[in-house]
Amino acid sequence: MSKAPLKITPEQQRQFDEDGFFLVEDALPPDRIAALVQRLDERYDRYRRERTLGPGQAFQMRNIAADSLFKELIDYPPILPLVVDLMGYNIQLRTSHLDVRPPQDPADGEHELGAPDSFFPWHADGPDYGWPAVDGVLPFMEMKVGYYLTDLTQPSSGAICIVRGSHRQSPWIDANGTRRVDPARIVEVNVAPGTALVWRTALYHCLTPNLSDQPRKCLYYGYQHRWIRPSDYEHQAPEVLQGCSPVRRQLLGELGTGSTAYAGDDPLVLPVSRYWRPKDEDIPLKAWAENY
Ligand SMILES: O=C(O)CCC(=O)C(=O)O
Repeated sequence: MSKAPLKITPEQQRQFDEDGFFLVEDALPPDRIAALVQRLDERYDRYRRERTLGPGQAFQMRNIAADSLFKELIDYPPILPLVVDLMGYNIQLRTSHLDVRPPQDPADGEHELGAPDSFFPWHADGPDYGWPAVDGVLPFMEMKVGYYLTDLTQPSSGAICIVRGSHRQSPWIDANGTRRVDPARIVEVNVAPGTALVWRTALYHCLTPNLSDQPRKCLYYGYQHRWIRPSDYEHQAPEVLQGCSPVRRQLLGELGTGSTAYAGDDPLVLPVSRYWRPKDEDIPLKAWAENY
């Protein structure tokens, strides 16, 4: 976008471009953290019973944007301007998920971090068969905002690890004939509850084992361009869209007005996807950004 940034600082933009991430401390206040943890625990308890998860088993739930409380973070005012600065306004959610990682067996800590045989190997996010690469580098296809709800300030408490700059430079080095992730570029995201990680999902990432005595709980919201297909839904259920603002409808993958004329006004003769060629009313984030 040619317009001045809404909120992002030059330093945040530099970090995002060069390192692939930046942190926003105190993004969530304590009362909101408590409410989110309570809702997460309700979901976790329910599905732990219904899906008969073992006591130490990790739990992930996708499309949490369908939940009335988790939905509030898709256009969270302290963070949305940063997302629009980074990706523009023709965006939607690709995925949203909660992750619980209970304390783990110390044996999980004996594997090399992110090794192929570890509990959470190094990877970058992407669709099956990969993103198209240009000269070996992935174009900027999507980003995530991670919200950490529990204390991750200590090493090996289940925090995400990212490889600085690996969205544009290979994470791998040759260490005496063995391919390893460059240890000098690994950042363990040891943060206090309420911190947000704004990151490019092309970054290589893995998790440290949770050797603390507390389950680690967090939320992720992945944003992509509207002309890519989401991974969590084709269209959200009507009850999810009910009562949503135009901006939320857009971020939930719909047209801002609630119209279902996805293929334009003359779908028989001149079909034209309104994801490919949106009208202004399809993407209310445009007016929102212009009037910010
Ligand atoms: O932090 C986690 O538990 C999972 C992070 C991850 O792999 C992702 O969001 O793609």
